[in-house]
Amino acid sequence: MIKRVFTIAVALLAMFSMAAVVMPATGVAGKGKKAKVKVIDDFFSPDTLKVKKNTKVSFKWDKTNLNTHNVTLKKGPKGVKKTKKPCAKGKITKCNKSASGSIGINFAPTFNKKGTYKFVCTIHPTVMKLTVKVKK
Ligand SMILES: [Cu+2]
Repeated sequence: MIKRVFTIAVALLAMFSMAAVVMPATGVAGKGKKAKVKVIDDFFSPDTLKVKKNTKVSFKWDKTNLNTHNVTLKKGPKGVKKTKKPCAKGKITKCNKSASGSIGINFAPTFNKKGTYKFVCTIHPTVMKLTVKVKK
C-alpha cells in the first residue's frame, strides 16, 4: 500500500515537473508577445482581439481571397493619429494603415499604446470591422 502511494506520488511529481518544462515555451509572459488576425473574403477573424501592450499583431491575407482588402484605422485611443501612407510594420501609433490587395500584403504593427482601436477594410467597411483592445 505504501509502495503504491509512493509510486503515484512519483508519477504526479514527474507530470508536474514536465508541465513546468513545457509551460515557458508558450511565451505568455515577457517580450515578444504575438497575435494573428486573418484577412479573408469578407471579414476579419477574429473580429475582436484583446492583447497586452507591445503585442505584435500579424495580419494574414488568406491565400483563397478573390477580393481586395486593407486594414485601416478608423478610430484609435486619444492621441493616435491615422497614418496617411500604407505601411507594413512598426508602432501602431506610427503605422496603422496597410496596403490594399487580395493576397501577399504584409502588415504587422506592434500595439505600443493601450486603448481601443477600431479598424475597417475601406473597401468593405460595413462587413469588415475589427476591434483591438490593448491592455497594460
Ligand atoms: Cu475588404
